[in-house]
Amino acid sequence: MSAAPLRQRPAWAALETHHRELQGRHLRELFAEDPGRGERLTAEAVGVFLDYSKNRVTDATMRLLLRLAVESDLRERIDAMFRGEKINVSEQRAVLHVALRAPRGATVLVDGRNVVPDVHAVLDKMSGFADQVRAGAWTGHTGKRIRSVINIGIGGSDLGPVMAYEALKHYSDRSLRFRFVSNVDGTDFAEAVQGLDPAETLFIVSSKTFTTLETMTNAHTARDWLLAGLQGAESAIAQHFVAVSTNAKAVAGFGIDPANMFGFWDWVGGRYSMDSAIGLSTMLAIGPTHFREMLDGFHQMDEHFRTAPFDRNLPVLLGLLAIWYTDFFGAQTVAVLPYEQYLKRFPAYLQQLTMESNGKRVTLDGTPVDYVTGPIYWGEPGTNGQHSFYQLIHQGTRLIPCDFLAFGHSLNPLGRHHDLLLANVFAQTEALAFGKTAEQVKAEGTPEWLVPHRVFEGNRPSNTLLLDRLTPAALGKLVALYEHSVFTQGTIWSIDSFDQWGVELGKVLAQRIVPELEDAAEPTLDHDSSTNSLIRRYRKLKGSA
Ligand code: G6Q
Repeated sequence: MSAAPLRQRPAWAALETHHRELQGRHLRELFAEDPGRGERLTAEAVGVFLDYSKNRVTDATMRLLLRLAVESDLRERIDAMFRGEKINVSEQRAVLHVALRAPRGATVLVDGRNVVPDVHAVLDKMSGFADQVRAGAWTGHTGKRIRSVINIGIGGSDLGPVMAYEALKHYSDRSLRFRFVSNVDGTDFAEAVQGLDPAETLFIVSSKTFTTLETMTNAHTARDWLLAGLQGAESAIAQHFVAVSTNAKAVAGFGIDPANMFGFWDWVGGRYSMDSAIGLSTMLAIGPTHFREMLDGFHQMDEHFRTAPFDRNLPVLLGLLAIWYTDFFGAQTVAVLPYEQYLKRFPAYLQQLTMESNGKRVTLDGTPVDYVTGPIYWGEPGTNGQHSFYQLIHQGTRLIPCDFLAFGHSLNPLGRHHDLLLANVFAQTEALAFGKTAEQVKAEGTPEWLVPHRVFEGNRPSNTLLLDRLTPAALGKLVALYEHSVFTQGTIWSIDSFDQWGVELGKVLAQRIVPELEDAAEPTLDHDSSTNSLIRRYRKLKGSA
């Protein structure tokens, strides 16, 4: 039995009424009336502490949101995902990134077949390869050991590896250099190979389909660069190229030895694949043991999500709060603000995870939605952001719910740095929630005319996520937390969070125009007048010196 359309679920109407009552209330009042909320509106699991008390919610709000989760069949949907049902309806696929981190010996069935042994076979093969490269036993064509690793991939085959490399750099082997090429803009490739010796360079071509224009173009350019550097020795390809893909045929067609291909499966979506073989660059950087620790972190959060009651379930709570602001307060974005320099690429990673997943306008059965879906996720690490866009969050006209991420320990403890960093986290969430009244500003001796400029309205909501330190396991927990928050939101909106037809469109659109730019003869163009004239102008520019 499937859930009623969202607006017909009883909790939805109750939330609308409740929102009308609550929207005029200030967090100052909510804290004054209920001083215990700072301890009570929190949840902790698997080493992740969430303080959600500085949100514009009361216990009644949370009860209604939790009821909405139940009425949206969240429990059934979670079970369906873990059971391997084809919940990605528009592509008729199971959605089983959770199987990628299932422990050896677990059972996860896809079409009646246990896929966990396959997952571990690939992990073992990756580990063997990573150990060889890291030990210098895997050498290049001329016998030199590998010093530089370049991952070629885009979207889900790039953002996760880049983010994880940056996030876990502290644990990486500093004698290896890692670079990432994604853009079809030749500058990306040119800069990535700057100063590198082809004889010491290993390329990982990461592409689920092995047909993506950007990746295949970059892979061929890499092949040419390598062969030019190694005086055309075709036989060098085998030692300098490995592939991560689901398309063995295309990998072999490119000239990569199938023995050097690391596979994954159609039940792993690109943006959910950083813990599959797509994470090969991560494993090369941090080693198999740390990689498995990261997988264990993912798995701990998976188990928490699967089993914890909703009122203590971190991804459920985070997802419900996003629904509350998006659909009831009309908030258009969520800011993710990591106070951890190593997480500098985390917001960019989350942009794909969240927006490619929940940027949808029809429900699972194809009906257009009559409510707002996926908020825009964005962010930058603190404290840098405080000196730039936080102004708008504090004093602008928009409501921007924020997730603050912080750790109890720095991986680079230096003097007072970490206390200063954390003081800023707490100060920001406090200032956002409570603001500064005209009376307080006046009491500071501010001249009357300046007072309005210096008033902070407050009532700006935030979550604070606090973990012990940024370990590989902690990263796994954080990523899984957001994956399942996305799932929670998508379930409530009754959308397919696992397809990406908008991205597929981009993959074919340009193909038609490419010959119109490259043909020597003036092409006959039948686009709109703007596109036709831009193409003609580009052809002219191209032809001029
Ligand atoms: C992710 C998307 C998309 C995809 C890239 C790369 O969920 O499907 O970002 O990862 O388009 O695709 P390939 O891995 O097939 O090259």
